[in-house]
Amino acid sequence: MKPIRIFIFILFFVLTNNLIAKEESSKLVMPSRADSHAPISIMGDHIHKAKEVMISYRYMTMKMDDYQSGSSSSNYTAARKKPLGGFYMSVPEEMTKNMHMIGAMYAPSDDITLMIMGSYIDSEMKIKKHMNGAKKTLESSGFGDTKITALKSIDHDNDLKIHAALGLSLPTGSISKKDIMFGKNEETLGYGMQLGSGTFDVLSGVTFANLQKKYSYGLQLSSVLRIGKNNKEYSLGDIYQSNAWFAVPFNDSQTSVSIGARYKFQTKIEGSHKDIPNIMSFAQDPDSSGSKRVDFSVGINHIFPNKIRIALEYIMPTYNDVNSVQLDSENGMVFGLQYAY
Ligand SMILES: [Cu+2]
Repeated sequence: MKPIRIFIFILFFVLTNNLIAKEESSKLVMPSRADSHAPISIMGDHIHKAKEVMISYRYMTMKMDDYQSGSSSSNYTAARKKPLGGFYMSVPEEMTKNMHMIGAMYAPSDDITLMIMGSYIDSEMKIKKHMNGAKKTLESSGFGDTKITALKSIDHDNDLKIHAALGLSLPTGSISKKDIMFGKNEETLGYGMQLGSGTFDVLSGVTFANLQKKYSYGLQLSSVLRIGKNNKEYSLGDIYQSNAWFAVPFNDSQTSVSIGARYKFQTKIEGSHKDIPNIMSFAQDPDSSGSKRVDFSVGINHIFPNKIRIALEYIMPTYNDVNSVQLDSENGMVFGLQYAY
């Protein structure tokens, strides 16, 4: 099913479900409004009250297709050229990445919320050997890195909420994923097909959210900084990100729709994977990493009377400025379920 169809389906489901649930929901005291959480792709956007626990599941799917070089679209011929001259043996054609994320939040006090998140990643990349036109689909799957974060409330009155985040990403995801390419033996896959960073990463951020009666908005600034190099002698680029969103609640504030904008700057990979002696395509080339991008999104959040939250966000990459040549991002989707008690 196409993401946009899933989106329409869930919107329809939520709206019809609420006509039914409306009578009973008006008798209950609702814990919060749907837009007290940011669009679902944003992590660590809210904190909890003392002793509250939240379990969450997110599913993210994205696809990359066609070529991008700098800030303009590129082509197959350019995708074969090495930055310092010569040609790669093969060319990536498309890539899909599906990620399942399980998270838990717990607040030991009103001031501090602890958060842990693990993931399972499933990636696929289609490549073509230029010489004879042979095609191959490379696969990698397994657990990703594990992120542990503490959120500290800075200001938390009824409408304005500010909190800071500090965390650590543990290198639980493999960086030695291999698959058979066009030779007889397995070879180490490119950087985007590896499941983790291989390094301990410092996560930090600050989130502002303002809830007005008829709308809400928020801003989150965050970064991922790698500590040193991993045991394969490289480190992924650091990430600096800003997320802004605007949401409008309706349906007794139990449903909200949002628009969002994300700016993400990631620096180039430093060093190179020691198990990639010959770079066969730009997917294995550290020079083809790092970008500045802007994504826009539309989302929906909904709280059921039993405190289960459901959310969907449809993400539209709009501007992308990449180093060297890379695959270009298509529209993606994040679906989430959250349950607090
Ligand atoms: Cu939570």
